[in-house]
Amino acid sequence: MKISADFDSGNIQVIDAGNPQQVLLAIRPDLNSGHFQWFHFRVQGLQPGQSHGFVLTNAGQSAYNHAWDGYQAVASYDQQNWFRVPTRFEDGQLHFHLQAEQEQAWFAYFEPYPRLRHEHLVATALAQGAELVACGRSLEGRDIPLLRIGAAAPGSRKLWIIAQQHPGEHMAEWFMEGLIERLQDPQDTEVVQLLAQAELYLVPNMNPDGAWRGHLRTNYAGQDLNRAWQSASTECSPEVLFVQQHMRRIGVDLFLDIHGDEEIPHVFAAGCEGNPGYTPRLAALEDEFRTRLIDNGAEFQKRYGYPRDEQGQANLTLACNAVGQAFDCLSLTLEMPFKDHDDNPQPSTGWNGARSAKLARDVIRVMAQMVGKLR
Ligand code: GEM
Ligand code: ZN
Repeated sequence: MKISADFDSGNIQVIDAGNPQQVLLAIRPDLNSGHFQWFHFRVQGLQPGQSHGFVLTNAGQSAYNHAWDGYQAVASYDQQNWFRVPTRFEDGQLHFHLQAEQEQAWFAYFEPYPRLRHEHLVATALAQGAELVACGRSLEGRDIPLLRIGAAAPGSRKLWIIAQQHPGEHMAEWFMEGLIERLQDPQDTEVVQLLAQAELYLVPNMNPDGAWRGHLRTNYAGQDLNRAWQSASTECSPEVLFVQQHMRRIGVDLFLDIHGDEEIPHVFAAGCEGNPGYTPRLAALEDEFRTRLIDNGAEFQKRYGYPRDEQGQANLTLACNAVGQAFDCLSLTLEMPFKDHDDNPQPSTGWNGARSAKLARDVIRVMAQMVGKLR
């Protein structure tokens, strides 16, 4: 049996592969940081018809070690169709097994969004009329395209959506793919209505180095980008610095920061209630955004989520809070689950790329409904 992870977003260490019914593995921490949770590896030499067992021996020390309860690993025979496999967390170790149907399979923490697919998404968007406003550079020199969809017109609203600051949260770029594809449908009346009043500034992947390296949380320097929004630097967080300079130049009337959450099995949004500049206007916009998503039938809910920040106690190093405070605008962190959206459980797949893309299409409808009241 051969186990490998030396590929895009790969992450595993082989401890002992001697017993195909109990292959001992460990997750590798992010470079220059102690965080780990994301895993992604390939297995060759499976025996079709046989059950093979895998053990992540260090799962109990992971960044969110309470998040393994109720979690199921994903597997695929073709890297296209991913399904959940029987998984249990026991004595600090994560056990999952596959009744093999083919000689090779891939396993991951969530359906990976491949870098090649990112490049195709960007190239297609540009070919279909998106503008490349600017191209940032990650610490390792990977492109970070800032796209604009919609004509830059005086008085139009500037809507910003960034994704995957946390590189292991691959659902974020699945969301961006769904968003960009819908925004570029010329027959879509809601999109036409939205783009008549707004232009969208999109960063499909904020952290290409971390994504490539199979990181959970940080960039090449070990920096959590979602804690860098008050101290971004060329040396540690050029990815954030790049976006901030263009936000200052262009302005922001709505901001969404797309993430995934390890623990909460629901789709939800965190707001800016703890910001010093939070107002009843912003509170009403946040609530309307959430309520409209639900009323429009999106896979979203507002019962579960992060604890609300106390007034004036927000952590302004987070993108959502920093941008909301700086631009006095509707600003939300949108969270999708690594597990499932338990309001509408899909046991065979759990939450996945397709549902992330569908949520983005629903978000476009809400933006079209609210674009005229953002200021
Ligand atoms: C989270 S955002 C945490 C927001 N918390 C509150 N109370 N608003 C992070 O960066 O830790 C986003 C994520 O990692 O998914
Ligand atoms: Zn995140």
